Parts: sequence; structure tokens; C-alpha cells
Amino acid sequence: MRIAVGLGRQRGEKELEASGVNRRDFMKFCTAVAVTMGFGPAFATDVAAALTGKRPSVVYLHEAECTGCSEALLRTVNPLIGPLILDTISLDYHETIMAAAGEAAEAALEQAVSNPDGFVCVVEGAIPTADNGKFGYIAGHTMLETVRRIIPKAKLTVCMGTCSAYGGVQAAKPNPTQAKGVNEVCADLGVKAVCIPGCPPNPLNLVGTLVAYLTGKPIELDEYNRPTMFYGKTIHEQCERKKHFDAGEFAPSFNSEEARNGWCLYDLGCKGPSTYNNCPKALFNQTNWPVGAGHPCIGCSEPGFWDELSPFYQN
Ligand code: FSX
Ligand code: SF4
Ligand code: F3S
Repeated sequence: MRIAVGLGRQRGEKELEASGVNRRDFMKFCTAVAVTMGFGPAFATDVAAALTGKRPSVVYLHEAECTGCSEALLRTVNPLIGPLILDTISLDYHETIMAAAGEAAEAALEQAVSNPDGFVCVVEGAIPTADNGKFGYIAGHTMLETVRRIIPKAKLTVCMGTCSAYGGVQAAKPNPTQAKGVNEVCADLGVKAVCIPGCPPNPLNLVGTLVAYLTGKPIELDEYNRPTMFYGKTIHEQCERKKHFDAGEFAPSFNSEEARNGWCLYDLGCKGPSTYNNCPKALFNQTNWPVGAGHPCIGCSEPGFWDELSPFYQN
């Protein structure tokens, strides 16, 4: 599946209002993005300007995965955030919601790719590389062929999710399709995509990356190409259960009084100490996060987590 969208037009808050987003909610969202980026609430005005200014043409390539990344973007509990995200990253032609299909969808892709102002490429899913990529076809082309053709032309490429970043579940042993992440598959083409891992990732991290790009902020990356503004600290450092870890208070089972009372989930398998992500602060749907809901972190934003960080549970 692939999506080609957003042809670099001017927008304004009126347009957002037309899609049911009032100024107060819009600014609340901009503040959440600004805080997630680590710039503080004052940067919300710049975020608002970036989100209502000229939006970039975005090509969204969809490869081998579970579509959880799109679900995380589209199925927000706050009905107002959906239109904002859709408008911000131009997902209005997302294949699962777009009207265009077949040749019209293909034409939209080509139109976006040849936009004279350039385009941003967002990739979701891993790329099967075994036998010349024959395990993944879209519109008669292998996924391998398409990513290698489109991505080098993009002004910025963002890997949405652990699969496009590092291969994810498709690359778990024995990896029969030899699935790989974008940077590995396109290394010889000089591509360096920004990785927003997580299975799924937090949509705020994608929006924040695009805002940084639109406002000309440098995006500092760690050794796995993750923006340090989102992935600079471990889950453990930011966890609300850490005081219990420090006090040696470990929940003995999921269904225990101790687990419900916020004790540390380390003995149940939590990988928070070796996982870099901002889940405890950014939250999903601005509501909660795995450990907050009583589930140990399984390390979903780390390369190779399916093999290297499993088993996910201990008891
Ligand atoms: Fe992977 Fe995303 Fe996990 Fe799923 O597209 S990061 S399997 S949530 O859907 O790629
Ligand atoms: Fe660390 Fe996990 Fe315990 Fe939180 S629950 S303090 S992340 S080990
Ligand atoms: Fe993933 Fe751990 Fe966050 S499992 S969603 S990195 S809490």
C-alpha cells in the first residue's frame, strides 16, 4: 500500500476549524508537541505556525508490517487530534481511507514525487530483500525496488515504526524474507532516514520530527538514527514506578495488589532500563502508556527487540 499526498499548499487555522478543531484545542495539541520536543510550552506558537503554514508534499510508503503504525496515527481517542494529524502530515490520501485506487493512486504517487518543491517520504514497514525482493509486491513492483527508487529523491525520509527502522517483527529469526529496515536497504544510496521506532511509535514523535524539519531545527540523532529529543532517555529514568524500583519493591505478579499499587514491574520482565523512548512523558493518546497500565515495557523501540529482548514476560 502506498499513499501520495499533499501538494504543498498554504493552509490556515480556518481550515482546521472547518475540520472541527477549535483554536483552544489546536493550541493544546501544539503545546503537547512542543513539550514532547523538549522546547517547552513557549515553542507552541512556532509549532502552530509550522502546522498551519505551507505543508510539504508527503509520500507515505507502506511495506511489510501490521499497520499498527497507521492505526496509532488514525485511531486517536480524542476526535480532534485525528484531523490535526491528518492535516499536518497530509495523510488525506492514505490508502485505507483514500478514494483513489489503482492507476489513480499510482498517478498521485508520481505527481507527489515530481513536485518541484520536493517531498518528504514516510515509510511504514520492513522491506523483504530475499530473492531480489519477491516476497513483497505492490502494483507490480517489489517493495525493494520502490523504496530504492523513491527514497533517494526525498528531501527527508522518516521511518515510522520499528519495522521500517530496523526490520521489526518481519526480521525476527529466522527471517525467511530477509526483511530489513530502510537505512540498511538504502545504505549504498547515501540515504540516512530519521527513525521513529516503536511498535507502534507515538504519533507525537512523528509530528515533532516533521515540525522540527518545517521550522529548520536540527534533528540530532543517536547511533540508531533516533532523534535524541524523543529517544534520549531510557524508559526507566522517566518511569513513575521507579521509586519502587529504587526501594526494592517489585510486583510479584500482574494481578497482585502490589502491581496495582504502582510497584516496579522489573521481575515480570520489564525492559525499561535498556529501552530508549519517551512513552512515560509523551503518553499514547495523551492518556497512558504500557507500564502505566500495568504492562512491562517490552523494548519495542530497540533494534532487534523481538529476538534480543524476548521472552517479554517473566513470572
Ligand atoms: Fe511494525 Fe507498523 Fe509494529 Fe505494526 O506499520 S512497528 S509491526 S505496530 O505496524 O510497522
Ligand atoms: Fe524501570 Fe520498568 Fe520498573 Fe518502571 S516498571 S521502574 S521502567 S523496571
Ligand atoms: Fe514500547 Fe516500552 Fe514504550 S514497549 S511503547 S517502548 S513502554
